[in-house]
Amino acid sequence: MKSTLLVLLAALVAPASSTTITIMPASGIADAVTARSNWLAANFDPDYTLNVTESFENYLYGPYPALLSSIGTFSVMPGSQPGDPLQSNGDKTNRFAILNSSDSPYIGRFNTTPGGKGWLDSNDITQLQLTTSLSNTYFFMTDVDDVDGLLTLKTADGTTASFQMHLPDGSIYFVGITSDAPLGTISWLNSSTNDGFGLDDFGKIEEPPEVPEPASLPTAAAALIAIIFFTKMKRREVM
Ligand SMILES: [Ca+2]
Ligand SMILES: [Ca+2]
Ligand SMILES: [Ca+2]
Repeated sequence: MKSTLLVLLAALVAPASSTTITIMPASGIADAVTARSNWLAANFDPDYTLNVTESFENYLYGPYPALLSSIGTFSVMPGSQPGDPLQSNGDKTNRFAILNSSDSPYIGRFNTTPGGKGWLDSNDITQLQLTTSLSNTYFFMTDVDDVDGLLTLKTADGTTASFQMHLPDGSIYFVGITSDAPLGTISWLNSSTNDGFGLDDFGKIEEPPEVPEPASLPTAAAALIAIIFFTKMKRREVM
């Protein structure tokens, strides 16, 4: 009884982390870039600059059960299903892949990096995850929900956001995620084994360098005084 009460109290006292997932449709890459600029301006100080660190230009095809990237580790989640053995155009493994326009078996997924070629492709698996220590990130998605799928984004704290079903083939979206705590995981949960998507141009918000707090100086001084005092006391005891 007592422990139940304590757990309940802890749950009430613990501050719930607050995560916001923003999904913005765009008419093309240029429009998605504008959406990204607007989102950055609306959510962050002008000191925070655009910082795209993962554009999937330097990886082989795979397919991968997990891939360490500059933004975190992508992995196939336990319980994920591979692409439909009859309908999917992919290699039908329970793996994701790095594709480019010359080797993609899919229609509607594409690179969004200026001068680039590659993107991370779901390869029609149903559950993909990014494990990351970042508290903010943003990226582009292509070809979501154009066949029969419903795609939901979910962060470790339980925040979710879904796309609509029956979107046009080859659509592009900007997605921005902000949180007051490290995200831990971002999951792409798809209801279909025949309606994958592409991910590209992941960025992160660069935090300005931390300035040491002035309050720590008096604390350090107090600690030093205490050490001197106790050292003197000890000497007296010895004498
Ligand atoms: Ca790219
Ligand atoms: Ca498509
Ligand atoms: Ca699709």
